[in-house]
Amino acid sequence: MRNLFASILPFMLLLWSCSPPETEGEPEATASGRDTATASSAPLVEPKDTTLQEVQHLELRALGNTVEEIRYSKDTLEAKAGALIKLTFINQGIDMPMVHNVVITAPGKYKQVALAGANVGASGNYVPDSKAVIAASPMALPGQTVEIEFTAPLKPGLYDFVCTYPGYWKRMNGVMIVK
Ligand SMILES: [Cu+2]
Repeated sequence: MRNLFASILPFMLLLWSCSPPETEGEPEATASGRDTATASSAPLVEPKDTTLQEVQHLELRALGNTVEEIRYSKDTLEAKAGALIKLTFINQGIDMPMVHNVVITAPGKYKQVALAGANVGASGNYVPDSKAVIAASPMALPGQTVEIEFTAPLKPGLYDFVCTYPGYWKRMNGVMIVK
C-alpha cells in the first residue's frame, strides 16, 4: 500500500503542476464592474467642505418682563438660502419666568411645534422631536445670551420662528424670510 502511494505521488504532482491557471480574464471583469459602481455612486456624495458656504450673522432679542409684555425684537428675520446662520439670541427679561428660546420651523408650523414643545416639558427643553423643527436654541434664562448655528433652508420661502416656552408662542413668533 505504501509502495503504491509512493509510485503514484510523482504523477499526481505532475498533473497538479501542469493544470492551467484558473482565473484568467477575471480581474478585468472585476475592474470594469468596480468602475461602473463608482460612476453610479458619485452623485450621492455630498460636498462636506463648508469653506465656501456664506456665513450670515443674525441677532434677535426677547423683550418685556411680564407675560403680557413679552415679544421678540423683530417680527422678521432674513436669511440667504443655504447660508450658515449664526444667530445670537439675547434674553433681556429680568425676572423668572422670563425664559425664552427661538425655534425655526417649517412654513406655517410655529403653533404646532410650540404646542408639541409644551408637552415635551422642561427636561426636553420644550423642543419636540419633529421634522418641522429646522433649528432650536437652548432656553435662555433672564439676562442670558445663547448662540446657535444652522444652515438656512435651500428652498426660498417664508419660514416661522417661535418661542416654545408654554404659552409664549402667542406673543413670540415671527417669520424667517429665506431668499
Ligand atoms: Cu419666550
